[in-house]
Order: sequence, then C-alpha cells, then structure tokens
Amino acid sequence: MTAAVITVAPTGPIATKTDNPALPTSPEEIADAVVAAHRAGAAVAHIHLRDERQRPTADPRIARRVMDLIGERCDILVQLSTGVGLDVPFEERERLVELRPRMATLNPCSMSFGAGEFRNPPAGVRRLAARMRDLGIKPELEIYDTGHLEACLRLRDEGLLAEPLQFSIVLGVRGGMAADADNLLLMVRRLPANASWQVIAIGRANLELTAVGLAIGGNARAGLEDTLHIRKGELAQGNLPLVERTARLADDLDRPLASPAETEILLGL
Ligand code: KMH
Ligand code: ZN
Repeated sequence: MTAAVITVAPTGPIATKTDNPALPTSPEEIADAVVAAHRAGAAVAHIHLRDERQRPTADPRIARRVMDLIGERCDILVQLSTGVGLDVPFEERERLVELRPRMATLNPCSMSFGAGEFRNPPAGVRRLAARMRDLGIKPELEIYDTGHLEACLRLRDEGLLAEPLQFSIVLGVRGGMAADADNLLLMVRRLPANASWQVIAIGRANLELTAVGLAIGGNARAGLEDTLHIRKGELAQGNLPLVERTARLADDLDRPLASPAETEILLGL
C-alpha cells in the first residue's frame, strides 16, 4: 500500500485552553507539540498562530518564531494556515506566505463557519494562489463542499494551481458538508485522478472518517484543531495521543508512514 502522510494540526483557529487545557498556543508550546508529533510519525505540521491572549493572529513575527523553533529541532514540513481565524482580514492572512513555508493552505470560497463567517473573496483567492505559485509554495486546497472543488479546478484551468493538486476534504464544519462517509466518497470520486488528498473530520466523526480515509488510500490529519476529545466525553491529553492513534490506525491498515522526504515526493512539492 502507498505510504500515508500524517499531518498534525495542533492548535486551530477556534478552541482555547478553556476548552482543552492541553491546547498549545504559545510558540514554544506549538513547537513542542509539533516535535513530539514528528517523533510519532507526522510528516507535516499545519500551523495556526495565537497572540499572547490566545487570539488567532497572522503576525509574521510570531509565525517566524514558530517556524524557527520547529526548524531547529526537526525536519517536519511546515504548512502555514492562511485560514488563520475568522476575524483576521484576508489581506493579513495572505501575507503569511511571504515567510516562504514549504506548504500553506488555500481556502477557495467564502462560507458560513459555525456561528461565524469565513471570508475568502474570489479576487483575494486568485491573488494568493498566484503568489504561492510564484514562490513555489504547495497549496493544500481546503474543500468543504463540491462547489469548492469546482472552484479549485477552475483555478487549475487558469494556470493558478499546478498539478498534482493536493486536497483536504473537510467534513463536519457547520456551513460545509456533514461528516459522513457518503460525502467523503462522493468527493474522492470527483477528484482529479492524480490528486492527493486527506480527510479533515471535525468533531465526533473524527476517528471513524480518519479511518475510512486511510482505508481507501487517503492521507490523514490528527490534532486538537479537529477534535478536542480522544473519545466521547474524554478530552485528549494533548496532540500526541491523537497522532499516535492515527499512526496505529495506519499501521493496522498496512500503510507505512511517509517521512518528510517521502512526503515531498508523494505530494509533488
Ligand atoms: N479548521 C479547518 C476546518 C485552514 O487552516 O486554512 C480547516 C482548516 C483551514 O484547517
Ligand atoms: Zn487550520
């Protein structure tokens, strides 16, 4: 079976330490969580930044500090989130790619996002896609609905995205597709044949849909961004147990874990 890429998503844009005290929010805490996840088999680190009051931020100084702290200690591939947080203006979010991470997310469409709004205006998305192309940063395309996939294919057809495309199929955000296996299979069937993909399953269905994704050849994401619980009613004691569980799932399914170097080849970085 093809090797599986595990991405750790340690922090996310919404939860705070009140929701789960183990959530890493300072640069040091985020770097510690990423290094531990790398030892447990993660090849990519999906990074959201927080300020000293735990609010999502696109402050490039905080991003630089996190990237340096991680880079000093391991070779995990850093993927900066350009989603950042619902209240951070798109113009601040897009500037994060100037730090030249190996990878960054690209959210192709605006949408309702829980009780908030996730603004990704068409002109801004095109500008960000072009900038990532010019800087050689691999976009991870976050698709929360079939229309988002169509939008990405249009960007590809216009030369703003280079193949092979890499997708995150996001399930379970209120405002996007529900977290069920039918929606996952529908999306996987519609992807271009040479695309790579992972499941991002938010909340309760995180474990089941991560397992389905790995079983049918996808990559996997693990961490407190996507679920605060290790099982119903029990908070995860950090990112490590979630990453370790995903590594065990991959192993049980005969999917060897891709190293960062192998991931560069698999994802066409
Ligand atoms: N928080 C996830 C639902 C991003 O960071 O750009 C989606 C996400 C997007 O990870
Ligand atoms: Zn994210």
